[in-house]
Amino acid sequence: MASTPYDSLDVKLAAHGLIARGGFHPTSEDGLPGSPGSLVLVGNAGPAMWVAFDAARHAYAHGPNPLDAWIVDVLGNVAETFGAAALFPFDGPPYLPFQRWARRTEPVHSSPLGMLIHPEFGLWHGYRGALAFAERLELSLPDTQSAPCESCVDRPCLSACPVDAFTDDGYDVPVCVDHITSADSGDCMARGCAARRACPVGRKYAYEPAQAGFHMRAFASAQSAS
Ligand code: B12
Ligand code: SF4
Ligand code: SF4
Repeated sequence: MASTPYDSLDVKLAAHGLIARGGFHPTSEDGLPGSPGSLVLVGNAGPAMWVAFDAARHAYAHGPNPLDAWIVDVLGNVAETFGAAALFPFDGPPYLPFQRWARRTEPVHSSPLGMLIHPEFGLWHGYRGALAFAERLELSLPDTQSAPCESCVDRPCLSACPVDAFTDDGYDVPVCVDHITSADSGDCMARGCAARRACPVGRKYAYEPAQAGFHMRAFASAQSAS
């Protein structure tokens, strides 16, 4: 994608199961602190990040958000190596607009679930941080690929939720949380959101139960505490 540091950045990130998910040259409208010349998004797809985190997690077992704490360390070190500043999607509120940035870096599109869908990874990917570089790196434009949801006639994601939490008005978080912390008839806590699992795109990247369950427990306990 880019000139100087980008290839070695890929290698450094891959050691932790992470991927450089493209970058762009921010303007004052992109909601970034400072005015960096380039922003590179860092994320995960499929289980690779989970494998790396799982091997290191004993060191993070006692904090409230072990995955976030691990990412802060990993990406903080990478940022230092490359002379960049690390930004994180969980710092907030107010939160940094990672999904808006992602649309500038990759062929991702809105899905009816609120998550961005990727033509290859489907719904099985996320954004873990971003690296802000002072300099203007040479970056390529994202591929243009059509939105998988446009040709998905049956939209199985919208009928898979046992409590119809995805409504015309958006995602009904309390209804979802009430259900997954009680009857949980969709087995969402152990296997991940049933609506997400119903999507046919990118199934080979689907999170294993250990990873899916970890994210769901973190989500449910954060919501129950708020
Ligand atoms: C607050 C938040 C939530 C809230 C509220 C979501 C909402 N209704 O808006 C809660 C706690 C409910 C939530 C839940 C989840 N979230 Co969330 N969340 C965020 C967070 C931290 C901030 C969003 C925000 O306010 N941005 C600020 C505005 C200004 O930025 P924006 O990009 O312009 O905003 C966009 C989003 O708000 C989005 N949006 C609107 N409605 C919904 C609904 C859902 C479910 C999601 C995921 C997004 C979404 O549309 C906006 C315009 O593009 C982001 C990280 C981030 N910094 O973006 C993750 C993020 C959006 N969440 C994410 C995910 C994966 C989830 C979960 C699926 C986690 C899980 N369990 O695995 C769950 C959904 C529960 C389920 N059924 O499984 C991912 C989405 C990845 C992707 N492929 O797009 C993000 C980007 C975090 C990440 N690490 O990648 N989330
Ligand atoms: S099931 Fe169809 S509509 Fe739903 S997210 Fe997947 S591709 Fe999009
Ligand atoms: S986690 Fe389960 S209850 Fe919540 S939105 Fe997904 S399918 Fe519905």
